[in-house]
Amino acid sequence: MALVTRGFGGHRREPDPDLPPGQTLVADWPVLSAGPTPRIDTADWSFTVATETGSRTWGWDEFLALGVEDVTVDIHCVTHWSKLGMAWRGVPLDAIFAEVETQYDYVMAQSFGGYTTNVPLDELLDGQSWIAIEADGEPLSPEHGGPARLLVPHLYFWKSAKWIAGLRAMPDDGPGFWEQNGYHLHGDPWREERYS
Ligand SMILES: Nc1nc2c(c(=O)[nH]1)N[C@H]1C(S)=C(S)[C@@H](COP(=O)(O)O)O[C@H]1N2
Ligand SMILES: [Mo]
Repeated sequence: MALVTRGFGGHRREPDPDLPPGQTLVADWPVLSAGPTPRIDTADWSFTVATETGSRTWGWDEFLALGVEDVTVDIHCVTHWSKLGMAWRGVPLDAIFAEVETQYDYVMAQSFGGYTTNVPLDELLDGQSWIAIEADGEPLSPEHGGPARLLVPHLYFWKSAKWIAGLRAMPDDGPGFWEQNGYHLHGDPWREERYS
């Protein structure tokens, strides 16, 4: 991956205040997938939220009708690369949980292909996460999780589940795929919650 120097190089280099500890900027966008890339047509895509009271499923068009918004956010991978100021488009989780009631405090994000990752529900709301469908003005490529992925930029990027299929509400926290394999249960890059 190509490293980037911001601003004029060569002089005294201040630490970038937007870069969490131990992170390095990259110019390109690395692909990190634990398994094969699924190819999912939007016609075959659906999104299901399961809670203690039942479940709700949206198809592609009705899901987007919940409302998309454009956001500019930074992403930080636990393997030490970051990208700052990426343009994304997606449906905020606030729009989904305006339609779904739960008393539970955690969710497991579930992907086509079986990948899972856990996030506290209150960290997905109040403008903190999206089901993203575009990045940098282009539909998400299959390698980057298209047609839709979770985007939780304030946590390490493994929490941003690619090929998202839905969310399952949980009363208690519990590990997803990488969390069962040594990654931190929470994953805050500013506190370097990398491994457990
Ligand atoms: N479904 C799924 N989502 C996933 C992964 C994966 O293997 N499968 N990898 C995670 C990890 S470890 C990272 S760093 C990011 C990488 O996203 P990218 O390939 O778009 O850079 O996706 C996350 N989401
Ligand atoms: Mo990662």
